[in-house]
Amino acid sequence: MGLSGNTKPNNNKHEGKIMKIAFIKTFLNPKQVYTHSVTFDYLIASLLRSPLGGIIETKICFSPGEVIDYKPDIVCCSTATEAFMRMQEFAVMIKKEVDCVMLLGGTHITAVPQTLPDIFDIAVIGEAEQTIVDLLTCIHNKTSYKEIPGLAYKENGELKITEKRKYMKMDDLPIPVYKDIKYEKSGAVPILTTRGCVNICSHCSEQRIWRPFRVLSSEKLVDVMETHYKQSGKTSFLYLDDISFYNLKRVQSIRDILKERGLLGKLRVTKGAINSELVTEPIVVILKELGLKLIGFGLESACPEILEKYKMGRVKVSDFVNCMKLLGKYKIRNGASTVWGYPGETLDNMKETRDFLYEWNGKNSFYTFEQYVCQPLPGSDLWDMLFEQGKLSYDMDFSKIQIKPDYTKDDWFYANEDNVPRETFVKFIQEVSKELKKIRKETKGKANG
Ligand code: B12
Ligand code: SF4
Repeated sequence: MGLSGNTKPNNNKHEGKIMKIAFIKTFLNPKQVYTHSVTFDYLIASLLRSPLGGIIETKICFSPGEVIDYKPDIVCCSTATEAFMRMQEFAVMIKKEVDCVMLLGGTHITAVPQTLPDIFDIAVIGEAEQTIVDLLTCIHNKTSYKEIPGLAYKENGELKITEKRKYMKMDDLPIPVYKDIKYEKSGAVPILTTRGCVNICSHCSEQRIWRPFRVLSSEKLVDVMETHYKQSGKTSFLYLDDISFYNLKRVQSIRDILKERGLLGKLRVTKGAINSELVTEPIVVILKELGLKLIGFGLESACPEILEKYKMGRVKVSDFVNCMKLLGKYKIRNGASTVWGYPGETLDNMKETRDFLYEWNGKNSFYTFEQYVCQPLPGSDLWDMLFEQGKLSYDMDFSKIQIKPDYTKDDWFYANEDNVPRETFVKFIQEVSKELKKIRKETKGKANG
């Protein structure tokens, strides 16, 4: 496939021809490989509604072999940090067999374009619905892509980053095309109702990738649900956002529009995310009406000293207590994520969080806690801090940045060795996970708290 970033196109293979585009994501956890990704649904929808719509063919692939068999002209690769090295391996395998333009996008390369490997022809930085249309139009027409905002590419070995791409209004985004959707066991349809987050946390990369916080209007959101329902008959939806329910007005308007259209109770939102400090009883009452079964929120740490480091003083342990009590009262299961090993965290700090988890897990089977290791995700303040300390680099092995590692191995990055040795840390988390499992078994079905 010819590229015209430089002045001369390589060949004319595509004139008057269909442009075949393969999409592929990489994962470290084999269980996640088939989770449906709205990333590609948005990109495909954007291409289809553009003038390129009539001349493209798309395929979502799950392995390099599938891409090779498809023989695409363009390969769209997407990855988070932990599977970035795997994505490179896949790209090498594909490029060996197929003459194609290899594109890379997603959270990792957006946060650290400095890590762009040579195997990729061009990286797309940040929100890409318009960028992909502009870029593929240039590739198709064999004109230069060098001035398109939102790109990174190499020229004579030097990294070039074009002007930042402006974000679109969420209502101007296309309704995602659910291409080759593989539903979760529950059959729920994944949808995105917001982009970004209302907060900034030191361990999170959202501030660099998706700021400012934007929302799909409630009207458009219900349109998306209704469109999908009419097409597929599916009645259950899961909101994939970092934060889905950020104030009372929002949940009221979603509820009211569903009601006006006779869809309340028929179309159900079964999963979504909140920020504990924003939860009030009137919000939870409506979440119950919407059908919520599981709400996720970031607990991170129940030790005030460490929590302050994550959430920069914005959230108190009392906010978690309030949030969990309210969710428990309305029998909505919470999936709160705990993050262990912030640089400087002591074993005593960890014990404080552990005791909180045991106490709350013991009260009610609706309180559940996920365990993660604190990792410097590129784009976060934590990444910047450890990078400046020389503990990270752009050519490091990024597959070490695992927030849910295999504890039997030591192939993951650990930032808190000085305070809690890795061995003690691992033993501690394993014990906590085991105990929480035991407590959950004992409280199964118990819903008062
Ligand atoms: C839903 C979700 C999941 C789901 C589904 C993932 C999937 N199948 O796509 C599950 C639960 C499986 C998951 C798993 C993980 N996740 Co996750 N996940 C999310 C979440 C909340 C939404 C993802 C999403 O759909 N976004 C909306 C789409 C439209 O955005 P997007 O994917 O970034 O794509 C846009 C652009 O980036 C660009 N683009 C992306 N790729 C490409 C490729 C090309 C070629 C082009 C042109 C453009 C392009 O175009 C899109 C449209 O604008 C994000 C947070 C977020 N707000 O994005 C975290 C997030 C992506 N996850 C994160 C993490 C850490 C993980 C896990 C490591 C957790 C774990 N150990 O289990 C794994 C890693 C999985 C992996 N290898 O990708 C981090 C990644 C940070 C990082 N630098 O690595 C994020 C950013 C959350 C956070 N704030 O920390 N995740
Ligand atoms: S950790 Fe959660 S609350 Fe904090 S900025 Fe990231 S998405 Fe928002």
